[in-house]
Amino acid sequence: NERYEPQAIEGKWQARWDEAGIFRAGKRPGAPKKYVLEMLPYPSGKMHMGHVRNYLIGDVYARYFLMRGYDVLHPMGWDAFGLPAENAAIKEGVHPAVRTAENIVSFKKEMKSLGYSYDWEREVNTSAPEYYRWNQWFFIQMLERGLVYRRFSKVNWCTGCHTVIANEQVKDGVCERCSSPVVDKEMPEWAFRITRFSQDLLSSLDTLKEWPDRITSMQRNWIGRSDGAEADFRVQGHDASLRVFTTRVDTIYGCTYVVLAPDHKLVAQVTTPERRAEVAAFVKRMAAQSKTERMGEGTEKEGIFTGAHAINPFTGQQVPIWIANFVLSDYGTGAVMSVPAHDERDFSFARKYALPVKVVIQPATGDKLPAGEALEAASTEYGVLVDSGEYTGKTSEVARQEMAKKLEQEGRGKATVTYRQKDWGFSRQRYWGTPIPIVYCEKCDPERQGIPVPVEQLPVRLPEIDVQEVLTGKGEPPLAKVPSWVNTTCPKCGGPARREAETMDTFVDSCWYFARYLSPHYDAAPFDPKEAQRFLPVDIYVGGPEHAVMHLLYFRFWTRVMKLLGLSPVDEPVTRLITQGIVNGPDGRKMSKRWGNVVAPASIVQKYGADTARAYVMFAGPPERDFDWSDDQVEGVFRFLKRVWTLASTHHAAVAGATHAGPFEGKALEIRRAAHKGLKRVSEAIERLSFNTAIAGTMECVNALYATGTPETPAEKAAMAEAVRLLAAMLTPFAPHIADEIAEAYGSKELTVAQAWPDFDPALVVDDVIPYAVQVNGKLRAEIQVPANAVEADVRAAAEADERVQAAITGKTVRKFVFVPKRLVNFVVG
Ligand code: ANZ
Ligand code: ZN
Repeated sequence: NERYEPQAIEGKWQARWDEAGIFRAGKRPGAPKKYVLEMLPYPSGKMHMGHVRNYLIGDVYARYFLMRGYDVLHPMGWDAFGLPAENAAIKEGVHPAVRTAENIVSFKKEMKSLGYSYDWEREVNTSAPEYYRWNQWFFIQMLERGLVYRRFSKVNWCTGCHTVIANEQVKDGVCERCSSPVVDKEMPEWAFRITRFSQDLLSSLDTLKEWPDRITSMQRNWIGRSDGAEADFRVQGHDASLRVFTTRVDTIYGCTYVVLAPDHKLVAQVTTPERRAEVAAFVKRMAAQSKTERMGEGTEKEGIFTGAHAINPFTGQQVPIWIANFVLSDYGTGAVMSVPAHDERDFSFARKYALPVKVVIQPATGDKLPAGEALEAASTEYGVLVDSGEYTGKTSEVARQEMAKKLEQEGRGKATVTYRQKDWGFSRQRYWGTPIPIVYCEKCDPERQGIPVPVEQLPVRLPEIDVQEVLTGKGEPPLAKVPSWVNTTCPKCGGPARREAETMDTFVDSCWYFARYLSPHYDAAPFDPKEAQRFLPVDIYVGGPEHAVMHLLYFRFWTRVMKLLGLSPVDEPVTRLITQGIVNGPDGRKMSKRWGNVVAPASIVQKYGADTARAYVMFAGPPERDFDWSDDQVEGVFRFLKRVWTLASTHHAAVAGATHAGPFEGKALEIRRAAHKGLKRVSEAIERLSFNTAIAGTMECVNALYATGTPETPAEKAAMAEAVRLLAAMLTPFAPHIADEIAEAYGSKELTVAQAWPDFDPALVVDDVIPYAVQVNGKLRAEIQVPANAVEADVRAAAEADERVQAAITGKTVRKFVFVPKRLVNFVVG
């Protein structure tokens, strides 16, 4: 065919790939494995360019590794539970299951139109009972091991979504999704004891050498290990002491006041009678504020004196006890020793309330600090202690350790390791999620701890519901409004019991889906441990950097649980993480409905074909970088593919079947060199993830082949046929449809992706080659091309490899080998 019409060929090849089952994993048992994974999508109705790019990064890899001979696992599935479907149901009255199923159909169709190399036999849908059954199973295993527990806690309650939301979803006191105010609420909730693994999750970050530093350092901060100390300050005139938590015990001689959280249990007891009314009013005002309000960036630090004093365990001096808004009751001990000279927050607080400032650390370098009252800002660095009794002259590092030891010896404190990371509260007042497999029985469980549903009874399925009646978006959790479901029998006594009506956070679903793909129909366990031995860990994981802490930390946690349960051998889920950049519109703003700059993938596929869409998106920039959409560049890539097509079709009749045994000289050699150099460049670029330069390399190669002109001699024709075949191979990861079409026209019996990735010929890619005359006994037998940097042994080997030379020397003894650099060689035989 003369014209490049992608629409006429793409569907055909997609069907052929499917029929051949070419992307099915596990078909090369002897080969090394590669597990290539992209974060599974929430099935919204349509794909956006961010999706297209995300999946392409994985796809290019998967196809390349297939050609490199690996047993490639490249699966896809649906993160199908979640708020959007439930909110849509509340608004439109359509059951979330119905909407989700429709969305999956259209999303999948779009994915197929882009020619992704998925093993669809392994498709996973997290909202299917066969899947969430295992969430429930994990829950029960974890409950038995103390990794799940029920607690009462202050939660962020979104007044718009009527549900608990995570801290990360609260932005400036309002819900990230719906912008309604978020308030504090005391509620029972279920939590995973992720903090049991805090240290391991932290230490192990050092082993993740192929994760972006940005992600590992965000996780490090999130886990937030701090090495500190606790110290007891006796309360003057009371038989009580208050314990402070500090990360800078070396500054304790500079403590000029202490501060309690407003809801600290000692506040009422120590406050003096004359301060009582004012303090009570302050406490009440603080209690009415949410944590986010109290701690917000712009919130002014404020506090109040209790009238009481405490005694510094090192100096024996009295310091006033205050309470203030910035001290949290659930962090550390809820009490702080304040050192205004060396802590910024304490400094501004001390200035505001005219509290004393005392310098006790002199920085190791720079100017000496003035006396406390003249200090202009806190000096927070480590240094050498001054005015610190027996510790004066010691460094902060040494003093910290010695002071903590002393506190411990005297029974007045200790060294501590604490983590900012909290346990993961995962119960949600939602319908469209995994039911928590717990029942409450008044008789067997008066404390309402919860009785697990016996594993044999799993899954606890979501009930059918009347959408209008149950999904109102108001009041109790939706499942509590389904009496036929919520009322059940107690697994212990058989008496009446109620089911837990809350469902699991959807982050649970994405914690282990990568393992479910290993054996998606397995029903003896969440997945087959044998397959885990074979395919875990994931070799390459591609997804958005917005998941830096939640998903990417939760699934590392779950990996530890899976190992603990003997299901999986690996310590970490993913070897190499790729966080892809953003696709912006032509205006440089992130593509979104809001800016009206969205380019629909389907429109590009329709107009130019999937290959152009694919090659363009990969050409536009390196995977981790943002790029701005450019219609001109899309056109450019389309023209490039047309040039490839034209090159292949123009020469087709003359060269497709051409063969030639060599030698290749002159133009024939030029053609071969253009092709092999392109191949080298593309191979190396793919290896280092530089897909844009890989495509640029292909483009250059095509230009070079055009520049050689029409092939005429048998050698030239054979060289061109080889070049076109190599081109098809190079294009396979990026533009697989056109690649297969061309390869087939040039005689290939196999799908390109099933073929081995070709090796370039090193001799053909050296920039300068020098012709050598090869003589045997002084008689010219051949001319060979040798890389300019070749040494004598290389030239001799090349000469000996030449057929005509071989014919002249075989069976004879080489008496002497004459080497004239850059000119000729002579075999003296006898
Ligand atoms: C005295 C001190 C001196 C402190 C100094 C710092 C610098 P991270 O590193 O985040 O763990 N703190 C302790 N408990 C607190 C609470 N419940 N609410 C608010 N602040 C609290 O922070 C630990 C430091 O935060 C502790 O060390 C304490 O102030 C404060 F030059 O103690 B520091
Ligand atoms: Zn019971």
